[in-house]
Amino acid sequence: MTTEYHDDVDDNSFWNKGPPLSARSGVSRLIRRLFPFLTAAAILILGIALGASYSRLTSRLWSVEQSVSNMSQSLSSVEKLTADAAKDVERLKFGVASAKDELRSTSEALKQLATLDTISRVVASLQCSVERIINNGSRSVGSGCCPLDWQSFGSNCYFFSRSLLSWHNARDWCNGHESHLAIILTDEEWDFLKRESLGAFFWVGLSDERTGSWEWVNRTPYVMNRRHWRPGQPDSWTHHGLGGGDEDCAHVHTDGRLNDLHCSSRLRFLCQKHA
Ligand SMILES: [Ca+2]
Repeated sequence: MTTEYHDDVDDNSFWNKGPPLSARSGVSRLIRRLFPFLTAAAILILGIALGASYSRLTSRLWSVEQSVSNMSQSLSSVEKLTADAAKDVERLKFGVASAKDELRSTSEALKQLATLDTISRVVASLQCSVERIINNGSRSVGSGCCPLDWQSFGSNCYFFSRSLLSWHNARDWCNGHESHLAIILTDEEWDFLKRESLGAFFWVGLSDERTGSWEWVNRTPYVMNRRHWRPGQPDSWTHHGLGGGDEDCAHVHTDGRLNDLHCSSRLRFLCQKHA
């Protein structure tokens, strides 16, 4: 007896898992119909996108052009300002050069004035000598008649020495030249002394060595005025190493005020005599 195996399943249906042939051909036909529209839509979208990008790019380029244009204008303004500043500098240079020339002219004029002042003093001295001769040596000559190298102030003549002497030798030098160490009484005379002493030390005719009290060289008492002394002076200091005694003689300090000092110290000195 033969047993036959029978399979009633259709061979084609068993191996073919996809859709039926009729369905696939329908989809293909649909795709073929839609393809032009899809392509056109894609091109349209691409065109729109490119157009938008181009628009943005154009806008950016325009902004950059504007920026470059603004920078060019700014550079032009800076160049103009620089040129103006250079012109101002040139004008300033010219002004400084002119001012220098004027200062040189003024300096020359001052030198000539100084020369004239010296000549004037020489003439005054010569006039003084002539008047003395005319008056047979009489001292009653005109006001302001001072010897050469002496300065006239008020009704007196003053000699600011350049040499250095002790107070006593300075006193004797002044006495030998028909004068005395300066006796300063008025505020105007103090101002004159301060102005003319030019920051140097000068002996004046003030001492306390004779009586222990301050007096002028003509032995008139000195009325103490602290305003005319440096702070803390007179201090009769003794540790100066110049021998015995303390500071008995007065001199004008660099600030125009008085200080007491050992009389043997060698300083410049100021003589005074009536004109
Ligand atoms: Ca002193």
